[in-house]
Amino acid sequence: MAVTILQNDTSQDPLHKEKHLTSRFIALEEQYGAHNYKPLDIVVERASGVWVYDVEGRRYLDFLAAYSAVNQGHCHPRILAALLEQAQKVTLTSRAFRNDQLPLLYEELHNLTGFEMALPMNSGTEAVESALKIARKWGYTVKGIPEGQAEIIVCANNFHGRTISIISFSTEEQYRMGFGPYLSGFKVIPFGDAAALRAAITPHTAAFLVEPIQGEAGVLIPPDGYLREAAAICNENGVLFIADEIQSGLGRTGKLFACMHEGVTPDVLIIGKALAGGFYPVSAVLSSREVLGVLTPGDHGSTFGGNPLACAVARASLRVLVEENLSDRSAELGAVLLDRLRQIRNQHIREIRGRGLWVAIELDSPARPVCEALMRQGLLCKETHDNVIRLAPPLIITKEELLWACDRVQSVLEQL
Ligand code: IF1
Repeated sequence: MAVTILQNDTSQDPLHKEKHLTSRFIALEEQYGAHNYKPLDIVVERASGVWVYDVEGRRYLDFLAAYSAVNQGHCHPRILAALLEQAQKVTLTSRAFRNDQLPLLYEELHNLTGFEMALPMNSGTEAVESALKIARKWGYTVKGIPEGQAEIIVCANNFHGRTISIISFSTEEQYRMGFGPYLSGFKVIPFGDAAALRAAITPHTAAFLVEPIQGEAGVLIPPDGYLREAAAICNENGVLFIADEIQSGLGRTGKLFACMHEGVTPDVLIIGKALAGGFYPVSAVLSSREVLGVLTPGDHGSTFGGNPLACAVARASLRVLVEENLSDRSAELGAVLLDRLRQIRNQHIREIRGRGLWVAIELDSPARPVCEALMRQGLLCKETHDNVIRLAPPLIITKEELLWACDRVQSVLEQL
């Protein structure tokens, strides 16, 4: 009988009337979707601020923030309002025509960061790809590297995306395996080792690409002074210092950009994720006129890059970051988080490290079961590699919420 009613009711998705919604959604996803992820078995239906709700109405605190894409919190009302307002006006012009949002985003990025110019893209990966192209062209046209010989230096255990050129210089076997042939022109050096950078530079080196803090590698913070020294070495040798701040930037580490902890201004800065508060993929390459000026019409582009909807959302996202002082919040609450976590005593904890509201708990045992146990306690976070739990809540989290979450982490870790 119930089945008949469901079949006749076309106004509602029948899935929402069944029991065990979670397993039904998971079964569909497994059947019809590519298996390129192994997500935790929570099916999210809605979210607001730091809270996420699953299809069965359970509530969780988000301790991942979509890998820093929702630094401003889920569905931030001011960003939502900007999205809705712009969506009713015009969403896409393509770059064949100009729009009235892109120039304002450019100006606001300049005012906020001091960089002379910006190139808008969509995903973080695309922005990294763009930066690599720009660095090569700068190498040939400004530095005078012989055509076809530009080299770019990168760090071991990097994560910059998953296109063929980017995985060509990944040191993670799984990211490369089965996807060759690879692109040449990259040199890998250890992360955090300025002497290795100096030794790797040749007259053909166009750029050094680095994450100021390595996220995927496990929130690895380089030795003090590394970024400053690396930037100085690049400067001495006419090599572009390119910082990938797609994850570390826009408040996550307690400053607007992680490079600022060492007073470093990179030659090229790549941003994404929180640039659009989780509403939309928006990324950008920021640099000087000398560097971004190498691009001439037709050299590079994207149908969606710089579209008015993206720009309106990005402008609102930046405004929220600044007006809600999210970098300072991250610094203050990050200290609380580290301090509280370091009070947890368990023999399986190898190290707890972090900067701002970006913390890793490194275990000597698998992290996945811990993340699953935390999920059952109402806390969402994700392991990286086998044994690191990565914590990165939205920066709007309150101290009370943060401490509530720490209590959950403590109770789960103490049962390990
Ligand atoms: C996934 C990791 C985090 C990034 C840096 C570029 C990109 C990323 C420094 C590409 C993306 C994401 C991708 C996401 C998981 C996540 C991740 F574990 F894979 F490395 F956050 F730590 N540079 N990082 O962190 O940006 O094209 O994705 O917008 O599922 O792959 P994108």
